[in-house]
Amino acid sequence: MSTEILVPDIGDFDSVEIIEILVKSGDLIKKNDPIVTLESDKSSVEVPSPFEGKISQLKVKIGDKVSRGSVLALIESNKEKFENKPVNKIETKKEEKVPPASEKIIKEAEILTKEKNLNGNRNKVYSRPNGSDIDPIETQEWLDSLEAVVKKDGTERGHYLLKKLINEAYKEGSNQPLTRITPYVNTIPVETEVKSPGDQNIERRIRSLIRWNAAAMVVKANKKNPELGGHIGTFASAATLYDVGMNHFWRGKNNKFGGDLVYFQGHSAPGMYARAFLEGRLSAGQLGNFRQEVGVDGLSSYPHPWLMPKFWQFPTVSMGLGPVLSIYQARFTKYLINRGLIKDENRKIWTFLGDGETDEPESLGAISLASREKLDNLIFVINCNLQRLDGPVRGNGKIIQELEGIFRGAGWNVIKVIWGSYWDQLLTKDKTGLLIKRMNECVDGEYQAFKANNGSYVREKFFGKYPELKDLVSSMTDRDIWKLNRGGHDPHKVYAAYDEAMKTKGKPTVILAKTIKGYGMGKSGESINITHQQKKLGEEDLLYYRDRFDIPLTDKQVKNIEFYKPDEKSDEIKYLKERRMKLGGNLPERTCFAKPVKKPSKDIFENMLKSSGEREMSTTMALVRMLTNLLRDKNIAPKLVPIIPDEARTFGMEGFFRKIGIYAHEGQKYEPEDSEQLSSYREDKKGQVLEEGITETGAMSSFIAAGTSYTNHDLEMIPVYTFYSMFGFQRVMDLIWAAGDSQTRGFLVGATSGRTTLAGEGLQHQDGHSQLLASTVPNCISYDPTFAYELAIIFQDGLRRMHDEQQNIFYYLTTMNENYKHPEMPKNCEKGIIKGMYLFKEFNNKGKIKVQLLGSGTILREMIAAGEILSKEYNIDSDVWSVTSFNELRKDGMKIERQNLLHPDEKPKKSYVEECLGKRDGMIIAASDYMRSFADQIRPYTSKAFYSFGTDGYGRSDSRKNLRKFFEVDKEHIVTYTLSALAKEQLVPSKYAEKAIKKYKIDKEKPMPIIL
Ligand SMILES: Cc1ncc(C[n+]2csc(CCOP(=O)(O)OP(=O)(O)O)c2C)c(N)n1
Ligand SMILES: [Mg+2]
Repeated sequence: MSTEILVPDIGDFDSVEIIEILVKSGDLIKKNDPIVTLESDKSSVEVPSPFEGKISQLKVKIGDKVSRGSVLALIESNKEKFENKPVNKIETKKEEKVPPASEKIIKEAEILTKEKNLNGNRNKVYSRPNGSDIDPIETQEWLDSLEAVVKKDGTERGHYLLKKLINEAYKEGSNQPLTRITPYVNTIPVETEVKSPGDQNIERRIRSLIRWNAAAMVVKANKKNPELGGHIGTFASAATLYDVGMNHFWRGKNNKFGGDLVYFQGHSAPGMYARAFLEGRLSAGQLGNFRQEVGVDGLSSYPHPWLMPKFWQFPTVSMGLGPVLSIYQARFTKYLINRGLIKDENRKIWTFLGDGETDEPESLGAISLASREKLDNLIFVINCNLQRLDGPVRGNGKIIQELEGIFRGAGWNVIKVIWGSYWDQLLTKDKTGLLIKRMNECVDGEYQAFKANNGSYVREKFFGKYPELKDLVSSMTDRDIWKLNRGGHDPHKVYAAYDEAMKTKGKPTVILAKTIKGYGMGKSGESINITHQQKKLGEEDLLYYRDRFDIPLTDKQVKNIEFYKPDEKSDEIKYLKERRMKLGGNLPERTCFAKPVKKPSKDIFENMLKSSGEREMSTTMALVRMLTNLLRDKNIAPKLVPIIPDEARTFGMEGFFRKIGIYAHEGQKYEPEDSEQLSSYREDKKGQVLEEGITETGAMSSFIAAGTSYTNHDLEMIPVYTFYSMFGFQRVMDLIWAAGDSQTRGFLVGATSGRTTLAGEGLQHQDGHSQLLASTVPNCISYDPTFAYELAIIFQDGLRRMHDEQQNIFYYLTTMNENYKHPEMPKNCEKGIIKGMYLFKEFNNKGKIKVQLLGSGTILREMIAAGEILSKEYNIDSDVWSVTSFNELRKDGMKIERQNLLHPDEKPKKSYVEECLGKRDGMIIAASDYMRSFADQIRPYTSKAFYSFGTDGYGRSDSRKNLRKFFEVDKEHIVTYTLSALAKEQLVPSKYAEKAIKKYKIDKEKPMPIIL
């Protein structure tokens, strides 16, 4: 039976053009195979077939305009007729009647509320506002009851009753929110702590050696050269937190398991090097060259994959980036699992950060995503040593309590590890509740001071406040009191917390571990405000440190700041290596076993190389079309990761929603409002688009996760992150820098770019400098193409370099929203497009005078128009060059210049700019929609007179024409300035320029836009 394939609801659009026909008569097609591509003036979408069958007749041709209901083709199909409804359409419920029983309850409640309000119950004061106890006996009765319930029926029951009570209090009119903060004690009760199976003596000895070597490496470097810097105090506080992970939890990558991913706190790097030294992965020579990376085999200051590509995986030292990157890494891991691209192996992502670091908005800004997406593969460990660089993190408060509230409020599992095992007994012995009271009331400034002093100080200032507490410790010596340890330094407590975090399902976990900054450093650093900067320990301090951790070095060896590594056959080394072997391999370690993505077939790009005829489109649309084509390539399609921060419709990408779906870990639980439409907002557990919402930081983090998937998941992916160009580099430059360090591969697309091209949006939207910012990132390759074919050639070359050749680079492409016609690709310009410029057009049939017009982005079109005016009206010839990348031209120029300077006796080589322009006559006039310095970059590489024009200054709203006039990059200004420049060289009379100024109504007195 022959059935018609109709155009479904295409949203707002009416009478849209068919730009591609993807089937022919006789083709056998499956349901959802694309039939045609439609293109409106801002987006293109494929129309899928609603049935399976054989196309018997096509009813349309390219260029036809269609609307909803137009017949596209006839199909021989036995299948049910397509109803334009989603398969899993949720039946809309008929309005239900309220059952009589419910109605009764509602009525009663209404009466009760009225009565309450009449009686004035709401104003009744139940307790003193300062929270003090108005009836301690009654309080005690409640507490006793609770204790009895817990004893008899357990904590769950106790908790249930409390919840009931709180709900009841709400009903009675209380509006006090339920607190999300628990008392200042460990979350895991002693009775349920899982014990570490490790040999504590050996582990302590190993830890001590790591501590020593980590500190020695910093001191040694600074003795050699005090400029080098480094940190001792941070790792000293975190050693146990890392050690327990390394010995018992973190699994390495091998051929059977993908490996856990650990984001190490940046400035604790010496500790990781020190362990790798004991493991035999780094040599004493390398440790001796800590922070010396020029010309020697040294070690990076911080985790930098770019500098130590076989060691570090994640750049974390710019604070806040580690946390946000790891959240999106955990999310991307689930994305790959849900899309069926990797196995679910229960891999975990561990993130270490400082308590001071949580002040960075990036650290906490994405935590709700982690709980919303149920990222139980994510574990944060916050090293709460109560100090940051200058002083305490929350001297007058308690950072652990503050963070507990924030994380629990965001839906995380929170595990506080505050007190070490030595406190357990005291807590059990204290029947008065005063110990917890005292723990709760002390602020971090006091806790810091306790550890900067000694046992007798703690007895006096902490326990001394209440006689009962003083009694509690009366049998303890000052030394015993000093031994009362913090949770983060107790391997048992840390083990128990990690164990619980590993078992937690359905939510991410944060471990808040209390530690001491500069632990073990004694007077030279322990818990004192200057600890963070401490990098030069004197002889006495070093001897103290050695004794404190029982390092078997002689005084002389200590004075020489020698590293210590026990014999390979020693228990320590054997234990350490065995643990890592059991856990599957080394950490950190950066490897890649990904198969390269196969090249897309050439014809995928072919239609982009042709003229668009009379049809106008923007380069943003051309990009979307190209991506749509790439989604038809079976090798590339599953690898593409389109990332959008809530702007798909602006860029005309909404066609992707239906076609490849929006990733949603729980699928779509609702019928979208626009389910009838072709571009319906379709969420799917297997969805491919990362629709991030309004977070460029999050989107950039996803870009990095996807672009480094080749090393972290051994799977090459191709992220294409499209954003408003102004909200890219300017907004998230630090993350882009981290992308470079991480060796991310992918495409950043600054869409709707240009200072005068995004006409109406004004000052904060109009970007005239992102290309310059891109030029500052060494492995970022950037282009500002004008025509669809340029974009296609650049994109294709990007895929080749990043995937065929495995180059660790990423791309920044600016695309525009200005619609115009695109010509066919001129012959033999591919190489030029990639190198940064090629000859687009010559106006050379007229006069003797010639100029070289260089244009980039949409301003190339102004240049072409200017060339035409110069030729027609003034008999001035010109060569018009399309400059696809001033940035790439500059790189080449620098390289050649340096080469020539280093080889003064050789024939100088020519820069590419010179190769292009050297033999051509005339001065250079260059312009773009960016600041003048963008084009100025190539000025040193030519000896010709050079004039550049650009959009320096703040953007503002107006039409494109008016803006280009304002910034003086329109064809009229180009013509005028060219005439004036030629007059200066006495090539034309100056009256030409004067006349042009009048003709084009150019206001000579108008100040430069840069000062407006
Ligand atoms: C974005 C950023 N700003 C500032 C710094 C400089 N800095 C390095 S460590 C540090 C203090 C860190 O304190 P905290 O996070 O508590 O870590 P701790 O060393 O105490 O473990 C600062 C300000 C940085 N690395 N990154
Ligand atoms: Mg700190």
